[in-house]
Formats: sequence, structure tokens, C-alpha cells
Amino acid sequence: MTKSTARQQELSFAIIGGGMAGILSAIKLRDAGYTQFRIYEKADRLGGTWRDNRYPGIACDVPSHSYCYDFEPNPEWSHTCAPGGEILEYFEKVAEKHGVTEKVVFGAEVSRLAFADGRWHLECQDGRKDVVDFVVAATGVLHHPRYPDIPGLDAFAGPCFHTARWDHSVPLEGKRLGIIGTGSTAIQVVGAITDKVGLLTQFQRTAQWIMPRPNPAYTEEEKAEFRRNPDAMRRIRDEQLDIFEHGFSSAVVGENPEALRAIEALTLANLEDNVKDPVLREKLRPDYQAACKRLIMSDNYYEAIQRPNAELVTDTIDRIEPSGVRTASGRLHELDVLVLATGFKVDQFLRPIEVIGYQGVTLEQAWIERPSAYLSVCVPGFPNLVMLNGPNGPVGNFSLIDVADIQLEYFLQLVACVREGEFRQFSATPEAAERFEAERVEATSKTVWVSGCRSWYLDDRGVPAAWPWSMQRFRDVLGSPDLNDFAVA
Ligand code: N01
Repeated sequence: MTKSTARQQELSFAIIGGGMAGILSAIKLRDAGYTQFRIYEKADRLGGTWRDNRYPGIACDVPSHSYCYDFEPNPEWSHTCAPGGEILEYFEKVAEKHGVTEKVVFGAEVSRLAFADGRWHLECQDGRKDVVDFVVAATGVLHHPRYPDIPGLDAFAGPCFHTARWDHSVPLEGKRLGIIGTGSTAIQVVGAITDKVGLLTQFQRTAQWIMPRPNPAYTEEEKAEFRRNPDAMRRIRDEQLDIFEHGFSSAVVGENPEALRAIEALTLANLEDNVKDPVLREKLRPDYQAACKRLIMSDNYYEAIQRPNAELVTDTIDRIEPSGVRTASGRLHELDVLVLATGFKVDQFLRPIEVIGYQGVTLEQAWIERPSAYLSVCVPGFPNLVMLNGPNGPVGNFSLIDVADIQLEYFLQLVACVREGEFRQFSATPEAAERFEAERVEATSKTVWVSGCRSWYLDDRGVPAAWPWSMQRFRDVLGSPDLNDFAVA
């Protein structure tokens, strides 16, 4: 940890959100010598997405030795891809170990952030207030459940819940369970519960390419070796990150056609080799390029959906009735429990917090067309505020922890300029943001995300909202801020 100077101790920060990125922010701020910070967390527990998503089968399909902080390798991961509960426990333990928990204001839902007199004035739903120099927005992206707009949804007589709000009080044994959706979440749920329920009916609007993903448990010997020799974990992490960066993430942005062909071949072989019934196989065969939507990783989905008590329904949902789901053919699929694996509203970011920047301009106004951020981190007119995993950052099948880390280091360099007295405020210029956005939109045309599928990666124009270049470029560009792109005061 850097020794704090008086100036460092003067500067204050509000971190909004106590998930992976919020905890990371607190640790990094303290390591950089800053002591005046708090995490405002609306819930009563840390953990973000891993706290909210507790559905059966939840795991991180990013291997665990790379889905963890680089400074806190974890020898105890039970599997290559650890279950969600373990990940939640990991974040809570790291927060405790680094003295983060004591810096959290729990049950504090920030409702307003207003920039006035050079500082951010924060207000919580319950009236609590704070005034700080900087805001770190660590509010997550897959946070607000998206409920489907299907007629009759409220009429269903049995328990009905979104996967991010799983009701564990509802018994599933022997029940007729319906699940809407075929995203990463639904695939994990189906893989985990089909052998427990009486009947599983999955409503598929779009078929998915699925990458086989064996998920072996680590042996006690392996864990003992990790404890003795943390370098062994680091080597695994480096290997995994190398595979993702130079294989997958370069493939999806059009920089590695060979890797994309390998993904196509693997997912196709997975379907051909593992689904026996030709009718079901055709239902499961996507009509778009692999990796256009977020690639699904699974080692148990095909097996589950082929069980005798499982049915894949591809007929369009017409409406929901008290006793089940009626599809366009007129058939009523009678159900006891209905699960909505219908994803998230991905364009919210800091909202619904009312954020007021320079000259009374609100974030709603700045984002009237759609959310965007210069280099994924700064919004013009909203000084001294950084977005972690905000709009236009890298998304895909890799660790968002690294993304947040790079964004945070970038921000800390700007904060260091404030600490050194070079300026008090910084805000990306509208010109820089427009230039970045124009280049970004142009580059999206080379990505696999525009190859002809619907996905949450696309904005209202059908343009990918994500960083369309390699992770290496993200690291390079955010390696040091270009002060020419900032208005400072
Ligand atoms: O959500 P999704 P998710 N009628 O938006 C369908 C991360 N994640 O929760 O494809 C019928 O992907 C919709 O159909 P379609 C990961 O980044 C990570 O599964 O639009 N169907 C789709 O099938 C992931 O990408 C892990 O045609 C409707 C599904 O609902 C992200 O979370 C695990 C419908 C929504 O899929 C979101 O995944 C899980 C309607 N009206 C999730 N509305 C890891 O392991 C929607 N659908 C790291």
C-alpha cells in the first residue's frame, strides 16, 4: 500500500454498488493511499450479481482461476468453473480480508447524484447524504431483470419468478416446470434441475450454439499444491486468459477468423455428436453464426433436454393463462411453476439514479438516444465520475474483473493528477466522445455480433454496444489517459 499523503486523505470517493467492481474499487483506492471512501450498497449483503442470482445450476462459465482478483488467487475453488455460491463467498471473504466490509453503507440506495461547486452531492432513498470529490459507478450491467412482455403473464396461478429472483421456498420435486428462454442462465438451470422436476418444458425463441465445457472438480492434492505454490494458480490463470484473449475475444471482433472457425466446428460437433433424435437436433440447430450471441458453455444441457421428462417447445408463445403457457398452435402447456430466464435490461447502468452533471444536465438527457461513454469510462459533462463495466466496454465470454481493473487504473491516473494539483476536475470532451463513438460504431461492422442474430449485445439500432476491438487494444488505449481528450478545470 502507498503511504497516504495529507492530500490523498482529503480526496473523497463514493463507490456505488458493492459487487465485484465495487469491492475491487475499495481495495484499489486504499492501495493507492486514499482513505476517504465508502461503498453505498442498496442491499444488505455484498456480492452484486452473485448475491442476486441464486438459481439452481448457477456457476461462472469463465474458469475460476481467471474469474477472481489477480492479487487474491483462491486455492479453494472446487471446480474449474466454480458454482455461484462459492464465488459469492470468495468476494465476501476478500472484502473482509481487505477491510472493505467496514467501509460499506448497507441498505443505502443512492437516488440522486448532483455535481455542484466542484463536488458530487449524493442522496440516498432514506435521506442519507454525502458530499464527495469522485464517484465510482460500480452498478453492474446485468442487474435489472427484464420481464417478457407476454399477454397474461400476471394471470399465471402458480409461482412465477425471474431467474435473478429465484424463489427457493417453492418445491420443485415432481412439479411441472416451464422455463422461458435459452440464454446462458436458462441453459444452466435446465442442466441442473431437469432430473429433479416431474416435467420440464423449455420455451425456445432462438436456438443456441453450445460449446462443450467439461467442468472437473479440483482434487484435494491439486488444492494443496495451489496453497503451497500460488504460482501454479497464476500459471493456470495466465493460460486461461491467453486462450480467451487470443482465441475467443480476438475471434468475435473479426481479428482471428481461424479461431472463429474453430468455435463453429466445436459447437457444431457438440450438437451433431450429442443430440440423438434428429427432430430435436434440428430444433436445437441455430440458423446464425456461432458466437453471434453470447456463446453458451455447458457440459450437461444436451443431456438434460434429452431426458424423457423434458420437452423443448419451439412454437411461439401466444399467451400465459392461469394453468400454463398457450402457444400459437393452440396447445396449452400445463405448468405448476413458471421461470422467466429472459435476461436483463442492459441499458440502465447508473439509472434509475438521478444523475445531474454540469449546468443541470441529467444523465437521462445526455443518454437521450442511448447510453455511451468515452472509452467506456467517462461521460462528457459528468466530471470526476468513472463508469466500471459501463457502456461500450468489452463484453463476451471472459472476465469482467479484468475490464473493471483496467478502467479503474485509468481513472486512478486522472485522480492522481488532481492529487498533484494539476487540476481539480476532469471530464471527457464531447468531441473526444463523439470521435470515439464514430470509430467504435465503424469497427463494430467487423464483429461477429452483426452477423445476423438478436442479442443483448445490440443497441436499439442493431449496433453492438460493446468495445469492438481486442482486449489488448483496450489495455493499451486505457493504459494512460490522453489529457487532450479531457476538459479540465
Ligand atoms: O439472458 P439472455 P441470460 N419470449 O438475454 C428469451 C450472463 N451470464 O440471463 O434469444 C420468449 O442471454 C431470449 O430469446 P431470444 C451472460 O453474459 C453469465 O440467459 O432473444 N423468449 C433468450 O433466450 C449472459 O449473456 C453466466 O430470442 C424470450 C432469453 O430469454 C447474460 O448473463 C451465466 C422473451 C434471454 O437470454 C444474460 O443471460 C448466466 C419472450 N418474450 C448469465 N424475452 C456465466 O456463467 C426474452 N426471451 C458467467
